[in-house]
Amino acid sequence: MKYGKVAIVGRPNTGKSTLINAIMNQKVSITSPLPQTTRRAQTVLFSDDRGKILFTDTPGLIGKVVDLMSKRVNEEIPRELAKTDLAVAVVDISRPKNEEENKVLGLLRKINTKKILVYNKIDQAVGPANHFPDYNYLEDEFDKTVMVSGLKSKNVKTLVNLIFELLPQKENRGVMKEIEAMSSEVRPLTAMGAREYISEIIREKAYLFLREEIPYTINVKVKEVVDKKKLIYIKAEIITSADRYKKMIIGTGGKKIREIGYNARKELELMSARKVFLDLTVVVDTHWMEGE
Ligand SMILES: Nc1nc2c(ncn2[C@@H]2O[C@H](COP(=O)(O)OP(=O)(O)OP(=O)(O)O)[C@@H](O)[C@H]2O)c(=O)[nH]1
Ligand SMILES: [Mg+2]
Repeated sequence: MKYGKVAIVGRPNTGKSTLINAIMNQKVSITSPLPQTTRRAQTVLFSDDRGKILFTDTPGLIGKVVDLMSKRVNEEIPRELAKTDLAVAVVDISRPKNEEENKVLGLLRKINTKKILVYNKIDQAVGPANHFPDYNYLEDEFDKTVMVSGLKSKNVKTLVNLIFELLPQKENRGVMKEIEAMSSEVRPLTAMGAREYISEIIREKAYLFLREEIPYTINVKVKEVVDKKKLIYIKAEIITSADRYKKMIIGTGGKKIREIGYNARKELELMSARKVFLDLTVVVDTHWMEGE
């Protein structure tokens, strides 16, 4: 049996969270067409008869740091890499390479664990959209490479096989402790508390229905979760940084916020197999990005 920690890294939007969901065969991390969807490193436990792996989905490494949030995000990745037994770098071969990849590689060079290069989105990388030649010269910096589609679950098993193959045969006490703690959680597949999970689902739906720049200005806070027997009552706030954003999030006659709330509720009901009442409001806090 092998036990270890694996960090998934890459620039924003390469499909890291989608890949984690495919590996786990269920949704554990939110995804969206917009870059910078994942804001915090998030660890999940994978286990089968070969061993147990703690996978960490990290936020995409940002090329140009423009605010406190992106600074925080970029600081988190080297921290996660320092703790890892194996690193998986995800590149999106349907897009040309850019300097963000170099930044990721720079960080990977500093650690001496085994490394796997994942070429993702092979389903989309056809014809002129195939930028494989942009990336393949990176191969000699990696122990193995694999082509996958996280979205279509193509070759994901091969990736997991490679990970087990390359994981060092050692029993790291810290990792064992972490695995034990996660195995005994009520929600064993996500390291986050329920409130954090709920807020992530709401944020995902907000991303889905609000395009362009608004998502970067929002945060979601779950204020109350009460089990009222017949249903679970959830009170949550979408926090945004300006009045004009608040108006856009609410939409004409409340259409947008209803759409966001409806879709979040549906998903929460599906995952909890319970009826959910979601009380969702929008508040303005000009300083939320600096807080916490
Ligand atoms: N066609 C295709 N699209 C994919 C694939 N994997 C991910 N995507 C899409 O790419 C977008 C980004 O996916 P995410 O999983 O959120 O990407 P991420 O790397 O976690 O992004 P950040 O958290 O922002 O760093 C979403 O629209 C996904 O549906 C894939 O294999 N094929
Ligand atoms: Mg992500």
